[in-house]
Amino acid sequence: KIKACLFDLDGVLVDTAKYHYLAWKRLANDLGFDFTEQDNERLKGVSRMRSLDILLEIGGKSLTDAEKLDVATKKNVWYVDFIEKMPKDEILPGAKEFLEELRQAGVKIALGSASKNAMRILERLEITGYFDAIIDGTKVEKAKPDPEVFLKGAESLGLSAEECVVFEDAEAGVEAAIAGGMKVVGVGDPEILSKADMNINSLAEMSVKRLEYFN
Ligand code: G16
Ligand code: MG
Repeated sequence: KIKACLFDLDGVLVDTAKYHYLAWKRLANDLGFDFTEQDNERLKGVSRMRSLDILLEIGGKSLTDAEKLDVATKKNVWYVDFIEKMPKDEILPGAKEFLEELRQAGVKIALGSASKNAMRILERLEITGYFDAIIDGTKVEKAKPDPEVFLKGAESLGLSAEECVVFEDAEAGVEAAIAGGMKVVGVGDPEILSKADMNINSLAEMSVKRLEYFN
């Protein structure tokens, strides 16, 4: 029986991908090359340092480890700047309503995000209070598709994997949920997320009733 929903952040609850994109693009331009929205697709759900490696590969640049740390920090300062100014109505359609419905129904809620800025974003959207557990990039060692982030979420809630449903927009995230032995709802392109147990376009299509599908 499903007792908890575990949510990815970027792409599921909020569209921060565009801000990551603008910050990475600024960095690429600083380094002397262009970075397109299509290139940015490769960075979704991927950790900050791995994202930088992909960006440098696209630009054909190589940096020392110290330089990498330096530019990743710069990118994050720009990104945080966008986040601080993000209007709170940028929460994705249906997200707040579904969180509210889950809480009313007594279904536990956890966050499973790769982002080190997750707390800041939840605060900005004023939804921190919905979460019974928050596992983010500051609490995990292994990136998705490793299931660590979701297993830690289930553990924090005192539940087993079979009692959890994961909501993910990235292929690596869907794989992480499956590797953790959890059911998974793919939010977004059903072709990219074909391994998910259920596919939806946005959380506006989701309800506590629909969770019964997994029981
Ligand atoms: C998010 C984004 C990724 C980003 C990663 C790390 O993950 O999808 O593009 O690179 O977090 O973010 P930060 O630089 O803020 O630590 P998720 O898991 O919420 O989709
Ligand atoms: Mg995501």
